[in-house]
Amino acid sequence: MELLNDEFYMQLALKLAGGASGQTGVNPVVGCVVVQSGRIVGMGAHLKRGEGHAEVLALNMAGEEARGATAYVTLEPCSHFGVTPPCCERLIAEGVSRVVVGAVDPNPLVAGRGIQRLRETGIQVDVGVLEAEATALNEVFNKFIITGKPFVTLKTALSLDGRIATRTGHSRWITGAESREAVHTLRHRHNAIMVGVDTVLADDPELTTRLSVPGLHPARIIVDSKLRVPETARVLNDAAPKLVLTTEQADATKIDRLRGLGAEVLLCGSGARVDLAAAMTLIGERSISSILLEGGGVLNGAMLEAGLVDKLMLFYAPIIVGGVGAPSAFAFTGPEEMSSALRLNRVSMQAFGEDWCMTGYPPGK
Ligand code: AOF
Ligand code: ZN
Repeated sequence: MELLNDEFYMQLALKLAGGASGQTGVNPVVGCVVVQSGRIVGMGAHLKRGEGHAEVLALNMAGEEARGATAYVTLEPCSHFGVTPPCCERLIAEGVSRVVVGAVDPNPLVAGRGIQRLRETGIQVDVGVLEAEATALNEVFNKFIITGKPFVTLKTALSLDGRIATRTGHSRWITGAESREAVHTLRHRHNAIMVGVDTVLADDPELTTRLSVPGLHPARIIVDSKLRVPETARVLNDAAPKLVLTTEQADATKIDRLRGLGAEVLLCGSGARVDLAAAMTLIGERSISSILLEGGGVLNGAMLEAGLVDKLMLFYAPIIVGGVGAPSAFAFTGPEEMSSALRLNRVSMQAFGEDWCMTGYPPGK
């Protein structure tokens, strides 16, 4: 039985927040529950950048009953004028007597000022209830608001021997229906999806979100040093925003033709290959805070080697493909000794049908 305590209400607020994952753009997901004399009188979640913050929606619902109530908020109430006025002033004006906070807001414009302001006016503020969950929920926002660079989740389906295709290049399907449904959920939850041009050439993928209910379609990012992407590619010919990453050496007429199709072409460095680190800065400047990296192996390896991957989600199917030279999920030079292999941290496993998804974080992330 779940006990009615601070954690119970914070859990509820986290659930409200988590439901909106992927739809708040560069903003965090935030949930708020207002409790008066043992009854929930208001609930709210931030649903879209530019629209109401969680506290405001919950307080609107609570009305007069907010006076003397406790507000549970997954993220520190904001203290600044952004698109909307500061939430801490609204909490003060409504006469809330206690605020329970999950995690401090890392936004340099807030960063403890909201908590300080509430305390100044005599409101009791307790910080850190379910803090680990509250922090994990906003891993994308927490990185983006500090660095201005997108959070990159590398996702791949692979065989037990680490292959993403057979020796002939055949790749459909490695994992089962449950895993593929999970991948579409991941697409919904990321602002953009990134692939190498070889994947476009090999599969002509749609890279849309296809769930049993409608989902949000991510922007498409194609890494293409030599601009080999065909103008007829499906990813270039639908409504979603598209970015093509190339170099200053790229052919100017092809750039113009791609721009004519509505793609934004970003020149990332003057080298022979796309400068991926520079690309992340340019992508962040376009308000893309999260990227789902769907490989292939060469791009996966390059992103990982460059330290640009924040999280990995590896969907292992219970199959062995073999085949000398069959494409592997991570094609990079790699270390000489096993002790130097890249070891993931904070590893967890989740079953999807007969597949297992291993989630982990590279060193330093
Ligand atoms: C809260 N409650 O529900 C959210 C907060 O541009 P704005 O006005 O939407 O402000 C965005 C910033 O406010 C964002 O970077 C983060 O610091 C905070 N988000 N704060 O009190 C909310 N979404
Ligand atoms: Zn706010």
